[in-house]
Amino acid sequence: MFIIGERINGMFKNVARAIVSRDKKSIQELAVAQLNKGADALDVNVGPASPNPTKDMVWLIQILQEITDKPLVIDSPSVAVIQESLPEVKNPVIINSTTAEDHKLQNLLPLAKQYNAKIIALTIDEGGVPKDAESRLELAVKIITHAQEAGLSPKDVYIDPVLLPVNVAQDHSPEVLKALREVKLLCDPAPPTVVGLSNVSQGAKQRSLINRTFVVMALACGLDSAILDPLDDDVINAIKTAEILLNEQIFCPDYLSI
Ligand code: THG
Repeated sequence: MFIIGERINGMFKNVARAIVSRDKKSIQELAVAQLNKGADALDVNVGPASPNPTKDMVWLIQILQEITDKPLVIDSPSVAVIQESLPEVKNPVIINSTTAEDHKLQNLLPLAKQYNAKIIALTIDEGGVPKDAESRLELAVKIITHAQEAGLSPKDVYIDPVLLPVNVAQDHSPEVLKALREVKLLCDPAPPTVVGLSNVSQGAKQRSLINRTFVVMALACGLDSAILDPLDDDVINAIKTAEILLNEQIFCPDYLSI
């Protein structure tokens, strides 16, 4: 599985403080820690409280590129922030995210093409988060169609079926699993899939247990990638074990230490 580290996010109070005070060392340490634990890419999100999200995003991109060549995942709800940050990115880049809303597709798909970026697409439209798998798939079809019209391959469009907290939206999690399975039948080549794993346990007590149980089920449904906390050893070990049991990695007795 392609692991995207979630920790460089202003949603975490210590990260928000480090951004405000331009504490380069703690951000870089958090990045290195995630990479050492197996992150293949780093999500970069200035958080909801940033007074100047473009400036903060550009600073984060610059200091992260001092310490890694791994892909950066530019996570912002704002088209302007993404557009103004992309020229700063030298590493491989993933835009996070477009939705199926017309104005987002119109603006972000051409940017992905221009900057040779991959793009994550949430199955959300003007009507919000769909209730069931079928509506998620309808939005995935809309996204893929528009992406192809913009000159992108479905291989470069990660479909995110929008994972919600189980404590408030329990009926959504089986629909997300169903959408993960069925999105693979939409086209050939199929689009890769991604979820924001820690969403599922927000507000719950057993966060790590809920996260790792969901990710194992999602892997069995063909999940390709997740934004998650690579510093949670239990989640990483559950992923490694699931990959062994799905015959996607070669078993050896010490597979957890590899
Ligand atoms: N899809 C896509 N991108 C995403 C998400 C998604 N980006 C953001 C988010 N969801 C994934 N990242 C996180 C990061 C942190 C948490 C959840 C998801 C989290 N934070 C603690 C909380 O809210 O309880 C913060 C606690 C603290 O303040 O220390 O759980 O779904 N494409």
